[in-house]
Amino acid sequence: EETGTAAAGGEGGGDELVRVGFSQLGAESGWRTANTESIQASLTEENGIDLTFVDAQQRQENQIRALRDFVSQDMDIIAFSPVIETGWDQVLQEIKDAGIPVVLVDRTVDTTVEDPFVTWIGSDFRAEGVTAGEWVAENFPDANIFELQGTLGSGAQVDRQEGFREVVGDDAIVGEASGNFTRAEGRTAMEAALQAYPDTDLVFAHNDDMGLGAIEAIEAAGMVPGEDIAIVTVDAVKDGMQALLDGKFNYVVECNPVFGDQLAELIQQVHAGEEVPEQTFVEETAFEQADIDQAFVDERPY
Ligand code: GZL
Repeated sequence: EETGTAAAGGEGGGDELVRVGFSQLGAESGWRTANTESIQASLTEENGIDLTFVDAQQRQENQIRALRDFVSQDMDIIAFSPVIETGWDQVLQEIKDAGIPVVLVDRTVDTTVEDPFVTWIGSDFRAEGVTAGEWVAENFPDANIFELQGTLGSGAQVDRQEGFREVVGDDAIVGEASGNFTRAEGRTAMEAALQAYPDTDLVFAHNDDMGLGAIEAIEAAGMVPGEDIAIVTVDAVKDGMQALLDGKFNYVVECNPVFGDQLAELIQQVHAGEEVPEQTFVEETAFEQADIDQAFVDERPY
């Protein structure tokens, strides 16, 4: 747990820093690490923010505890990336009753609370799933697909799966299992899949880290990833882009974690009571092997 500190009131009675409590869901993937770095690099005193940052190790109860602590610390703004979509009604109502604005980051919530947050910034997960599905439909139209799902019930898993299957059709999916967005659990799930679904031609992994775990399982089984079994992933972190360049991934949809500066701006606008968009989608693209070279991979910011 890291906590931001700041001289109360700044130098010589200057502008007060905006006190922000941020509950990050974990440190499960390269994407999350880059996202945390971007947030901590932007939510700074120079940008007028006193950040209290708490990591939940991918456990919802830790996030709920952190959110309650932020209420008792009377934060000016509460921001968080919800590990799964549901289970937030009570704590969101407590935050609302305390009159503290919520800025939702990255993942999404499914709640009955009226107007639970002021604004959300993140990726269009459904569009990412559609983009992956369109490439598979174009390049592997008859593939037997194993879907390596992210954390079950997370907005990223639900929406990527929905977008992907809308394009490829449910019948193309021979099996599914969650690797919880981590490399280790992705490897374990893929090892089991190779036993249970030996006719698998292609893996759609909801993030690079699980795809990298799948590479390890496929190679351990004496097969060639990217050839015997194609792999399509989402994120485009450096390790994923290296796997694409090495021919072990076949297509990588980008999910951009570097939006700390946009988040800092939104927080200042919310604190100032300015109008802000309900949603801000971060810019992102997708990559095939032919699109990149080693210099491009080396220059990747995350
Ligand atoms: C997506 C983010 C996902 C990433 C994973 O915005 O929530 O969580 O795709 C991360 O790498 O674990």
